Amino acid sequence: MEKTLILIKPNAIQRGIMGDIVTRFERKALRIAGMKMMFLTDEILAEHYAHLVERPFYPYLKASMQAGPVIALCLEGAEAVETVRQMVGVTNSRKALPGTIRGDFSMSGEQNVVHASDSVENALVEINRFFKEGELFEYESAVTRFEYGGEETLKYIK
Ligand code: FUP
Repeated sequence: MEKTLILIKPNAIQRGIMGDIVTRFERKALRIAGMKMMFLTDEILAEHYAHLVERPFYPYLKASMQAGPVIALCLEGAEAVETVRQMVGVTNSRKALPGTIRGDFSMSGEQNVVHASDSVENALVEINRFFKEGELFEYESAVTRFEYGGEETLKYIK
């Protein structure tokens, strides 16, 4: 099934809302395939935000991402990348719709609580960046047949 990468940012951990964020994904019936706490080195951060390293705000972004540990989550589900991006909302949390994670939990464009992969292609690269072999888990969910219909099961799961 499709996988995507989430980072729960240091600001969310400091604010004590990581549980609320994980709960949203659990309630949505996304399966947690991997979860780990880590500090981001200069190298991994520059790689992750390669499209932004030359931007004037990068030093602020870097400082905010290294203010504490992050939690990396690998989530799995049918069309997980697009679904999770919709759940997260647009980059500037003030513009993010109510009901989205950024829209509900943040007032900031920088301290916007989570990162989520923006394409299936990038998700594969990002998952490999943050998870090593043996850190992702295949396990059967007892309730999958109540989470997806028969046709969806054939298309996305089997
Ligand atoms: P997103 O995919 O929504 O996380 O957005 P980007 O990859 O464009 O940006 C990554 C992070 O850079 C954002 F989460 C916050 C930070 N950022 C700023 O601080 N200012 C900006 O103008 C744009 C992005």
